[in-house]
Amino acid sequence: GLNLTDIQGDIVVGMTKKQETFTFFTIVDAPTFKSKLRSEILPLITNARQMLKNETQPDTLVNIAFSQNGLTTLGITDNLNDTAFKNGQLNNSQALGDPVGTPDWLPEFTAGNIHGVFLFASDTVDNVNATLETVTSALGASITQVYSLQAAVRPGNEAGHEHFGFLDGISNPAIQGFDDTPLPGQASVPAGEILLGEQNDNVIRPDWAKDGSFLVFRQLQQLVPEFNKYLTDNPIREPALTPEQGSELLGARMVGRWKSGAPVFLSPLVDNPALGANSSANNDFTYAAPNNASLCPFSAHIRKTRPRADLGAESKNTHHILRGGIPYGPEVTTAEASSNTSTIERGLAFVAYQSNIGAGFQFLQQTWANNPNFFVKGTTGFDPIIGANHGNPRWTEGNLDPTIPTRNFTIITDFIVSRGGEYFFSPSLSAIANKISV
Ligand code: N7H
Repeated sequence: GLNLTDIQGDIVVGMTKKQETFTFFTIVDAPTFKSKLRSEILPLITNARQMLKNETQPDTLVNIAFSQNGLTTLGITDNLNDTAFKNGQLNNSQALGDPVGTPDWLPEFTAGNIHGVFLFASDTVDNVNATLETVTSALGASITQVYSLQAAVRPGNEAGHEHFGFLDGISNPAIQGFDDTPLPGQASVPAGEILLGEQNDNVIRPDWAKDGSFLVFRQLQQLVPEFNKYLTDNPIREPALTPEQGSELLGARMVGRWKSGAPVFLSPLVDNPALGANSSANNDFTYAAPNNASLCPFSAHIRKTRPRADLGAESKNTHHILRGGIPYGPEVTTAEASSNTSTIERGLAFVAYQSNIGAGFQFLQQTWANNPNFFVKGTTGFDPIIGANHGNPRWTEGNLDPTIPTRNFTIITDFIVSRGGEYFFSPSLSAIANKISV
């Protein structure tokens, strides 16, 4: 099994708390930072073993991760051998499909001075803020805070749903050696797909990098009223459905799941909330038969980002990520809903872990979601949720509408706007103790 006391908890367990804040910082005094990191911060870092059970969790869960600039600032010259990490996310923005010149990126993410990020999670904002205060006063003048993003599970019945309204966090791979009883349909992946230095991580790494993971952070704004307007304007005209149901169906086919989480492959015409809520059934499908777009579009977000049997056996897919994102920003106001226009920012604080950014997040975004020819040339198009074309129109080719297989959709405005982010390395606790803080 994995050494769970040495692995940061968010990687393999996930911070399943109502409140989570991401605090990005610059290291201005490396020697002081190192000594405080070792004496005061390291004891606060929550490992995976602690995070597994409520009883062993502290009031506020704390994790830390470093950018390449941060490691360099700390005098760490070993090469982690990940090109995307080394170059940073801003250098990757064009390849990811963000608009030229990154006009929508927050200045905090373009300034080039983010050295690390703290993740704080708890049941209350007060706990999160108290721990943030403990950490920043311990580190004193050795860091400056660049930016904090406060995120939270949505209220009431929307808990667990992202801002477009869809249940999230259903399908994450099970890591071999940690979770050897995957749910039906869940991918089971060698630990080295997520953790460095474990089985199937075939890249040469420094010894101390073992059991760390690359954390991809993206602040992805979601234009919710605009998304809803698009659905209202373009319903699927299935005879058995009302126009409202036809709009719901279009949204479900764009994602590949209904708002309840029920997969369209298993429930193609209307939502099935009982199926959505059933964790032993809601992921139990492969797209295997028939291998076409009638039940689930080839362009559907979850089919683009995990093609299941489209690629043959799941073990042939070496492009898995572990997602740990959480929504940020307020609920849509009535004024925004009635004007079909976002005036307040909301979205997803996207978090993905993998041992290889090029094979994980970057591959899913660039080679699959943004590639109109994946999975079937001429009948797929962009992922209508996350597919990015530098702000230019994105099309899907004859597979979103099951009643008119030739109907093409061209989406003029992005419903997801990248506000930027960074690539980080989330080290093991022993790496913090024996390498990063010395
Ligand atoms: Fe995605 N959404 O609400 O539409 N995602 N995603 N994602 N996503 C998933 O299966 C969403 C993003 C993946 O195993 C669900 O747990 C939104 C990026 C992968 O079958 C929903 C945003 C990337 C899966 C959403 C966003 C991915 C997945 C279904 C941004 C990678 C699992 C719930 C704001 C580059 C696929 C679930 C599988 C599922 C949504 C971003 C990847 C509802 C709103 C950037 C691998």
